[in-house]
Amino acid sequence: MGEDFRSFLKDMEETKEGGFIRINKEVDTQYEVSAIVTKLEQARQVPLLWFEKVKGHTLPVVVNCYADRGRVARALRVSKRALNQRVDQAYQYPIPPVEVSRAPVQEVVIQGTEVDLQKLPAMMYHNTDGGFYITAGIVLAKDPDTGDCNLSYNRLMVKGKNRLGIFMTVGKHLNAIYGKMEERGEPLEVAVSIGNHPASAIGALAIGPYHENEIGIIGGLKGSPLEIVRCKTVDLLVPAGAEIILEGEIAPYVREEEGPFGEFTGYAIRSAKNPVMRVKAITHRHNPIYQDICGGQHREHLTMATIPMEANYFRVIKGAVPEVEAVRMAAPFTLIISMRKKYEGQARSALLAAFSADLYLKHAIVVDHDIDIADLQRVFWALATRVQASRDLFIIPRARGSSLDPSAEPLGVMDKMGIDATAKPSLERFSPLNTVPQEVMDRIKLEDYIKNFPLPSQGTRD
Ligand SMILES: Cc1cc2nc3c(=O)[nH]c(=O)nc-3n(C[C@H](O)[C@H](O)[C@H](O)COP(=O)(O)O)c2cc1C
Ligand SMILES: [Mn+2]
Repeated sequence: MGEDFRSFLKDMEETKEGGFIRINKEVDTQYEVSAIVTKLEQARQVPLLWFEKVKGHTLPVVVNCYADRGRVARALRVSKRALNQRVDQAYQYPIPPVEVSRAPVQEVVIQGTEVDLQKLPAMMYHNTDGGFYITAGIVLAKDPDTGDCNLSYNRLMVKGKNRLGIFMTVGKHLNAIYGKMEERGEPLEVAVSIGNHPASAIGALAIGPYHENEIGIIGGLKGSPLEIVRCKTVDLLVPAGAEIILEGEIAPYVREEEGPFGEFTGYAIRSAKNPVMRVKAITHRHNPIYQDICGGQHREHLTMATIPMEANYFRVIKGAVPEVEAVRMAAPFTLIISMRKKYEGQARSALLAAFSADLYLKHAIVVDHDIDIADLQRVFWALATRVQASRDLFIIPRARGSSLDPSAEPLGVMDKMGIDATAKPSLERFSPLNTVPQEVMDRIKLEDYIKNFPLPSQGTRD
């Protein structure tokens, strides 16, 4: 077996990249895991957590696998700095999967009336959550016209022994595939892969045109083909090295209450009528490890989602404006772009390209290359000193966005805003910056002027 979830966990336990902690004290799936993740984040820690004892369950739970960029980078065998480039390469050079006939994930096969989702340690994270959720499942589904397989993460609400409520954003690919099957009046077969190597997670979240091949991007990230195996009860091929696979189908035209659910925006999404997956089989490895991604506004969701998003924005914007230098998701639905502007109007071209790259984008800001976009104070300084709103801001009214934005209309209709915060007409012809001559800066040594230098450190804010 090539690189899979277990070899990743072993590697992390050995290297402790970003932190790795085994917890023996029993935890409850209701609120306790999310309390521990939340408290650690308050202390600015995102270690991989392995809960050995989970109340009422036999499976151990791991969380925070993709919460740290260094951890994801190590799993992909690149440095943290080279991570974006690696993802970009995988988008450019996907490697097709290979089918295998025997797979660890099918060591145990449970079918029919034996299926019991309640044996999985699904979680309840917040006081507002309407039920127990499976969050670390990659949903695989086939386009009925092309036969291509699409991958995405979708929250799944446990609704009894063999039923799951599923949320599919309107405008994203899984929803489009389900729509095609509804038009035919037929159920959509799906499989859910739980316990995945970071290459699978980042590849599954690849964003791009409808035909973008997520499974090939996983291979590109790994540097070798992903091994896939045929499901037992549905016509789909799934990662052979996953921990657990749920096989089933989503009936057309059936809608039931799903939610509320505390989302990554930090808000609880109200319950709504959403489709339902009926689970026909569960296959798993011997002694499966259950993976969870803590629901709500936590590092793991933000880290794993922004890595492929930023790589996609970068490649799409670069196609339109080669002068783009860097991009960064600064907040939900918010992108900052830096560029080396050569010609007037280019910042707007970059913004237009960004809005075409992903429907989730709501606010985008372009700054000059002298601004470090990781430093939001500098970005705000550019907004304060290089922008005139009537000239530099545009609004695209009532476009499609994410329905998870609580200020949007229910199905995600929203205004989009682009801000050109570059100096006009150019940085060179803009007001000069006030700087002390470099020669003097080099010559002056503070210890020659101030006794007891360096001074004891002081707070940076007044
Ligand atoms: C942890 C996690 C959970 C997610 N849950 C959902 C979800 O419930 N529904 C949804 O539409 N997208 C969800 N997403 C986002 C999609 O997985 C993502 O936009 C994906 O690229 C969509 O792929 P597609 O366009 O191929 O369908 C989630 C992302 C992450 C990282
Ligand atoms: Mn897709």
